[in-house]
Amino acid sequence: MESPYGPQSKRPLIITAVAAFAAFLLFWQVFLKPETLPIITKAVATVSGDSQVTGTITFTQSAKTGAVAIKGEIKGLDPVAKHGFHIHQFGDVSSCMAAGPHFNPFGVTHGAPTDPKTKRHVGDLGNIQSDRNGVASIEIKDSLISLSGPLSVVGRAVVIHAGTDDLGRGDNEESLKTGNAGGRAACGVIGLTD
Ligand SMILES: [Cu+2]
Ligand SMILES: [Zn+2]
Repeated sequence: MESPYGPQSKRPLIITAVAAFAAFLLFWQVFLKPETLPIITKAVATVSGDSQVTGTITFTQSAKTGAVAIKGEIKGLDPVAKHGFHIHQFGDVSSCMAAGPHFNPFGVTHGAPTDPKTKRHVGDLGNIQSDRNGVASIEIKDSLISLSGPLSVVGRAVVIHAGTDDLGRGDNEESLKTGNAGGRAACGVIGLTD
């Protein structure tokens, strides 16, 4: 004999529960779901200029930490030397001088990438080291620059200098502006990539 408490009698309850859950899902989707937009996480720059210096640099931002990994290879450099490596204000590379000064949204003095943001330009990425063939392998991680928001470097220019950046320790006025890094050997606009 079939019990009044058998599986069949539970059906209306299950239907109500499923309907309530579906209604909640619809409500969440329409009213509560946070808006998610794709976040920019990757950019690239190919550099060249009035010198033999050429190369490609990629920028990859970690979704977890926000740190940007900068990787690449630059060739044609003076061998076995340190070369200033910065993000400059503008993405105008009609000439490397057109890229303007170092990217400096906080209006502070020039420094080393390891200095606090009150003592370095956001664009101060220090030096890259060339080997005896004039090739520099870049592997930098920076926690200040970004690929989105007010500290975004996208649309700005990366500049490779002929000379060495003294990181603001040069004991003269220019050191606190440019690091006395000398001429601009190559530059390129930082643009979005996949
Ligand atoms: Cu520079
Ligand atoms: Zn600087």
